[in-house]
Amino acid sequence: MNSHAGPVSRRTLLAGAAALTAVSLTRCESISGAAPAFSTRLPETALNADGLTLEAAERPLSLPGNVTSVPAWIYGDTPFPVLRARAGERARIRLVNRLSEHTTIHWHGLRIPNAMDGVPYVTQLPVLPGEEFSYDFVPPDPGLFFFHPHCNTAEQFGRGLAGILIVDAPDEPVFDDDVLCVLKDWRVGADGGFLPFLTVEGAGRAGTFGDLRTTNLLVAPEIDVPAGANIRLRIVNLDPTRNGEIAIEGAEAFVIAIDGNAVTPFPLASWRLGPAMRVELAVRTAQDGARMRLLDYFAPQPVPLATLVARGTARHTGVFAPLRLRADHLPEPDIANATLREMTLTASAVATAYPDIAPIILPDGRSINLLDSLCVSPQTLWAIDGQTWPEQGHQNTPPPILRFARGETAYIEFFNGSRFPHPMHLHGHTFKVLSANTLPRPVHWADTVLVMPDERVRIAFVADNPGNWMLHCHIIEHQDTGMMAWFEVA
Ligand SMILES: [Cu+2]
Repeated sequence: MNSHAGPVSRRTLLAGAAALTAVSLTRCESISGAAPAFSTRLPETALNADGLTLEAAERPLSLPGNVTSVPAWIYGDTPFPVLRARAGERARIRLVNRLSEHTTIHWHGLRIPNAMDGVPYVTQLPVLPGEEFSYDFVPPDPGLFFFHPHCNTAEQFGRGLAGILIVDAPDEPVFDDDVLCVLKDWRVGADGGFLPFLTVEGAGRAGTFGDLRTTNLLVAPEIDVPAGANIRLRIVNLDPTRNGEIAIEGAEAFVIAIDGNAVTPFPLASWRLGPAMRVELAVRTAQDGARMRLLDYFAPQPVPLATLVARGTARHTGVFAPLRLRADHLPEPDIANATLREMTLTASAVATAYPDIAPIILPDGRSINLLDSLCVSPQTLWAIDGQTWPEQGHQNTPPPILRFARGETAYIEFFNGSRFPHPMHLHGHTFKVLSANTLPRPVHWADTVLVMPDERVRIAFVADNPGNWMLHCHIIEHQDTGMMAWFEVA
């Protein structure tokens, strides 16, 4: 793909990196001790043109119930740094790679230039061990975003390499409190070490689930919030596998934003939150001492994710009617003059439930029995329009699945012909979810949309950001086993 984008030279990519006067998130302290116990709120750092450094390194991490510690890969001292930037203002981040393998940072949901998108070999050279790379961009949209590597993603993301990016508008509405809940499962074994992040059985089905569910690195934490207050609750599904059905018990709540994009507030019954998806709520908290539970109903029994505990004198008593955060500002797709392109999501192989496993049918017609050959290259499990992303695909890139002229309306119908949901994510653009015929949801802007089994979901956007952009399932094992493609905006 470099032939489209022009050669990417390591020299030009590294130029300027040394000039950054960085505020380091890492304190370079001894890494022999395990990370400290966590507060119920993740620490925040301002992100601006002064720049800051994210040092990707292996550090011992004590997770809840984890008597030793796991060898986490994290940015800074503890997982999930929260960076806070301003829309329209320059932000600079210096990535220093202290890992034993190459990495990059992808800024999920940000409509930034292609060269800052963090896909190795596609938008930049990989950042090799000991090297660094400076990301330098102006976030155009306010919202709730996150960032993570785009290589060996199941393992790098699974070990904790991710962070949150909140971008405030100049006139960001003020709430009585602003609470972030980052949901992430961990794959921790009985011996205290990490379990495999990718399994053939999991990758061929809904994904390999973690066995330790955390919110802000804690198990169902109790988070103090002001009583009788209007608070903003930002929920990020940072898990690479798990879908949630998010609800609140004990308080009135409205959905105010989806993937960081404002919606006309509507009452929350529950909200399906696939991997990589975010939802923001306005919540009127209860009276002093009351407990409000954040629950996941996508389970045989509701799973408590966190409890908000109201403290102090009530701040509001009137009717709770949250206002819309902001007006729409994204370019409106021209559906009437666009061509609908269907995109099918299927198993390239019929990888059904282990152990009653069916033979895998490869695209060339050969069949493989997984039981006989668990060492089969898992790259062949999933496909978009019948095409699997090939092994070493970043270096041996297939042709684009779609091409758009700059400014053209992209109008796409995803059809899920498999038994499992796929949260589909497009890089570099925010799309409008127009319709879906299984899981009801309002028309809204998003960067990731859940496509349920047998479902048809239509999206559209103006392809106005030139470059080579990835399109993939955000169940990372599906992505890593073939459910990825790219589209070109030229
Ligand atoms: Cu998928």
